[in-house]
Amino acid sequence: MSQVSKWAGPLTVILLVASLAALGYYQFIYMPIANAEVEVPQEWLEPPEESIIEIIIGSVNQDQEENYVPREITVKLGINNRVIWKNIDTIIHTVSADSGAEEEFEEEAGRANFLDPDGGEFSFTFTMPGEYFYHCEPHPWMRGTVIVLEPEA
Ligand SMILES: [Cu+2]
Repeated sequence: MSQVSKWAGPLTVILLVASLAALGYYQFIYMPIANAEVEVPQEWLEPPEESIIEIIIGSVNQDQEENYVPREITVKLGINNRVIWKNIDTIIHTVSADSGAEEEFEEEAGRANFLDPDGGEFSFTFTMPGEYFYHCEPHPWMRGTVIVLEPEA
């Protein structure tokens, strides 16, 4: 018996078992988790109302108390969880997620999402309850919070 044929049998079995394990993982573990993640109610994705936060004129002034208005906002999933930031100031600002925010918000509200002066917008539809903290990258004293509640809360 040659070396090759001696190992061919066991190797085939190992390969087969490994393939089945991979398939089983994909079908029964990976796919259910992947599917569960996208199972967000339609009204959470397209809520009937919008929540507006304005970045007001003079926000660059560190002594001015107000910049993101309102500074803290509470929204409900399926009602008004689409938040729109409007920059009505005359200079550029950002809406930048503090580190540690929910991954998706942190990605979307990246450091480079500059809101143009005189009406630039950024919007994000929250789909997870929680507290979200953000700031303005060039003006770190500008800080805001979005609180996202379950619809029945
Ligand atoms: Cu700013």
